[in-house]
Amino acid sequence: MSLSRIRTAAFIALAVTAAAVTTTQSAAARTLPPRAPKTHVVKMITQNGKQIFDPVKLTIQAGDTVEWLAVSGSHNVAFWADSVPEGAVDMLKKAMPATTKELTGPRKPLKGDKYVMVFAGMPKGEYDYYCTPHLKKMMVGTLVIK
Ligand SMILES: [Cu+2]
Repeated sequence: MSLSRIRTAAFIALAVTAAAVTTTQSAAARTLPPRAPKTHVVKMITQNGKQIFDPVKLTIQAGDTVEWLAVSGSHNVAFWADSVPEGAVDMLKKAMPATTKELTGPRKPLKGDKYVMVFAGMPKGEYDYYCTPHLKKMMVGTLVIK
């Protein structure tokens, strides 16, 4: 299977998984009042032969921080330049610490390691991302900035 086909398949699987969550959360999320910036945690997990981001889909507000937390296995966070909103790529480059190549964070092999990004001033919309070593095993996630 080519990488682009894997990516397509991964996001179909992701959409099915996230659909129930999205349906129940979207009505409430639309009416949220402005609030102080918040920190969210996305766990990076290897368990029973599977590699996942948990939660697989996370909705944040502009100005929030996301901590990708290594729980088990060795993972990273990488974005596709064509799977983020218009104008977001340059801002992601600035917001991503210690990149190993474009839009690619370093691996976090130790339990408790964190990859931290502040999403201040970035365009609203969906940001699809993946774990480089586990893309073929469909370790993908979506971040939504509302
Ligand atoms: Cu991984």
